[in-house]
Amino acid sequence: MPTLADYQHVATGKVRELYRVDDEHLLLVASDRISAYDHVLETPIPDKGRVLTAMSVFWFEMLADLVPNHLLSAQDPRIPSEVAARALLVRRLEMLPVECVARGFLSGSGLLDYRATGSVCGVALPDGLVEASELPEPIFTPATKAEIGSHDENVSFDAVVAEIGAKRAGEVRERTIEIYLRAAEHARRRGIILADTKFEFGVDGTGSVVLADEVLTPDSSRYWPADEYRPGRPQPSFDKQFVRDWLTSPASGWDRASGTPPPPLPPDVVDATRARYVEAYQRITGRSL
Ligand code: Q0Z
Repeated sequence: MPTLADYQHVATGKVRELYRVDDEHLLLVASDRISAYDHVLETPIPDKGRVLTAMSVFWFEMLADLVPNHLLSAQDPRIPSEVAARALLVRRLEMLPVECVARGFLSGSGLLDYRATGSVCGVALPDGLVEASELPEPIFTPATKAEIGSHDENVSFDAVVAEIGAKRAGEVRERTIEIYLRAAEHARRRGIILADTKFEFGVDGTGSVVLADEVLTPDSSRYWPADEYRPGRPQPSFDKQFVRDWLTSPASGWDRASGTPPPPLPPDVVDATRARYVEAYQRITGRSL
């Protein structure tokens, strides 16, 4: 049986690691770490890595007829036991250098750009939209990948064309919107709003565009509880709201603007947050962990 030390470490994400298995295969490992307010917290959320990995698997399977994906297996002898259930064995692809974001609702950088320009990534939007407004139709708002610690930069569709060519750009835009529409409808029927989500695509040896990375997890998406949806104010996050509320409460003693790292989370916040990840998984997949 292999151990993680047998594989070359090739990349670090905020809360994930990527290893080379061989020339054609990578191992995508999700940790139990959680980020909030642009910090990775020192306190892990037990089972978060398992939940997000299982969620990606669910979505890859449900989307397989729409778009080919990089997933080979979540249960394979090449997956070391130390990361079992929180690692995916995937096909190595030539990644396209663009973050493919679909937005059905206005929030985050989309809201900031709309307030400044009336558009997001060159897509003109109607007047009068507010925080969390549902958009008339989902829009493709690509971004360029930033270094760890910086934020991705929203770019126009023309910038994507310049980067990867008109045919590929049109293809990833179409895929991104199609996948969003299917996933958002599925989530909505289960009481969850998929406000926006980010995909990464790669190209395989035959030239096909392939859905890669993690998909439709709470770390790559904004999930909002539908029963609490009230446009005009920031929406509670399905997964991270207990963490945010505690970190910004007097109880934490933390000043977000200080630049100091956040304090460790108390056990009740950890437990409540773990329960939210498990609930999101069960609501979305209908499966138990
Ligand atoms: C994904 C990333 C992570 C850090 C490269 N199938 C693939 N083929 C080639 N490259 C990638 C993939 Cl998924 C690839 N990333 C993002 C993931 C840690 C960075 F777990 N970078």
